[in-house]
Amino acid sequence: MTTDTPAPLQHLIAGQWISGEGDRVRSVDPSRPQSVVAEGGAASADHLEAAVAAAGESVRAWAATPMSTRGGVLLAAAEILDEKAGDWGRDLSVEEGKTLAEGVGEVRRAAQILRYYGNEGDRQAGEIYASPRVGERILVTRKPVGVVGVITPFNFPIAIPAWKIAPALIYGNSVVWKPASTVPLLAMHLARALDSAGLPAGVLNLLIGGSAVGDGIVNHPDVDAVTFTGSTGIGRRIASMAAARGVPAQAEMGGKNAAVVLDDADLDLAVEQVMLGAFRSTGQKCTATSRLILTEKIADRFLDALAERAEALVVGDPVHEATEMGPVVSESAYKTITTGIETARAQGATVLAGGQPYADEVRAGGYFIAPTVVELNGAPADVWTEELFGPVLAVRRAADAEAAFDMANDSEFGLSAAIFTQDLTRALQAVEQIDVGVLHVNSESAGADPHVPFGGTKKSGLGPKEQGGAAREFFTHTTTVYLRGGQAGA
Ligand code: UN1
Repeated sequence: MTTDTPAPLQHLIAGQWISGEGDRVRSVDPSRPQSVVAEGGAASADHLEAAVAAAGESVRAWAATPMSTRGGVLLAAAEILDEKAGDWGRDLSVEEGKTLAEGVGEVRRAAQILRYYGNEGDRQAGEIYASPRVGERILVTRKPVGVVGVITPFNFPIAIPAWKIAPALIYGNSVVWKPASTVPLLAMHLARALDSAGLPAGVLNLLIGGSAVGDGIVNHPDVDAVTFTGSTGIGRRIASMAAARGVPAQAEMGGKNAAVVLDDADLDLAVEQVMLGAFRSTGQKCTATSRLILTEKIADRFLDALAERAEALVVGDPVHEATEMGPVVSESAYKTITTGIETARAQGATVLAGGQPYADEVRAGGYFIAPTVVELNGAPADVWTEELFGPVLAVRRAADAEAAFDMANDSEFGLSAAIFTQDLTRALQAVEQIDVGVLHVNSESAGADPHVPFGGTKKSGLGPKEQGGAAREFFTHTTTVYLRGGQAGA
């Protein structure tokens, strides 16, 4: 895919690829925003109706298909993703802005997720309990929820859709999916892979468009559950709309994730990992490290090394092999983040790295933001509490480990955190005291694996967690079966 010929944007409805008639949707290359990646009309209200109807009509037969057959479709799609990882990873990098290595890695990660769920038919399908009554067993079986609305963000354009759509499908649900309108090309790639892997018509429907399409899915009376990843504001709105209709919602939202570095940490390792946590994917991960807490004894040394590394980071066109960090996704992201840096300065922060716009022609023409490290004084600062979703790291110093853990908890969010120490006692205290859904001991705050729960505490998420066995909680409901033989007295 070259960026000089925009890909025609298409929706998948009832097994047919069709063009949209609604408002123009256009994804651009954030390194050079005049270059259009994909373009076409948004899904209309009629498309939405047709997609939900197709999902409703196909769900019974899909749910009745053996799980191993459903899994076979996911496994075949995983093979397609692996084959296409080079090309689609490049498209991802062009459309979203993460580096080529991350783009290719993400397509492979999506394949891994499809494979994990593709093998679900080989795993435990329910539970059996003893009964207090003679001749009886109690079975807990799982059934699909029905038609699931899936709304996904820009920052993992193929991995997050995979980790919602794969469990939805393997447990026998059908899907109506709206991806972020900044990344339609990658959405079409994933939907095409599943379609050509043999998914029956109507089981997965892809609608591209803005918030009207998303709201239409969430509010549709025939949509039985909604799963969302994205901003806190939209997540809460979606969850309340779903609650008003009485259907379950799963919302993965914000993070303000801390890395805590204690005096005894291996500083080289910690600097390396904090760099990755803060600046990989240009800081655009809900799990990115956006707060850094240092104990006094190592703070100066750590910050010198970190600032030097941040200044040296190679920022540029993400498809160039040497690039270590690309642009942020859009003009509005660029404005939010640069305004956030200015606010931090006005609120007394000292800029230790970055913080200035690029002046060279190439980077000034795209949505590039320098990796930025700001140290806060004691005053309250928005950059400590509000998610900027970009390459900005706010630093505070703590007197000791206890104070550092308290600072890590000083957030309305509780998605992930990282703690750097070689002292097992401290590490175990961190496990007890830091209130997050994902805790990394001596590794960066980002990352997720398909077989273990992913999600946050506090205001980072609503509803059951994602991935692994946790996904089953959202994408199925249980039926408790009291089972006795049919013969009196037997
Ligand atoms: C990761 O840390 O690799 O939107 C995944 C996000 C998260 C996924 C993070 N839901 O950034």
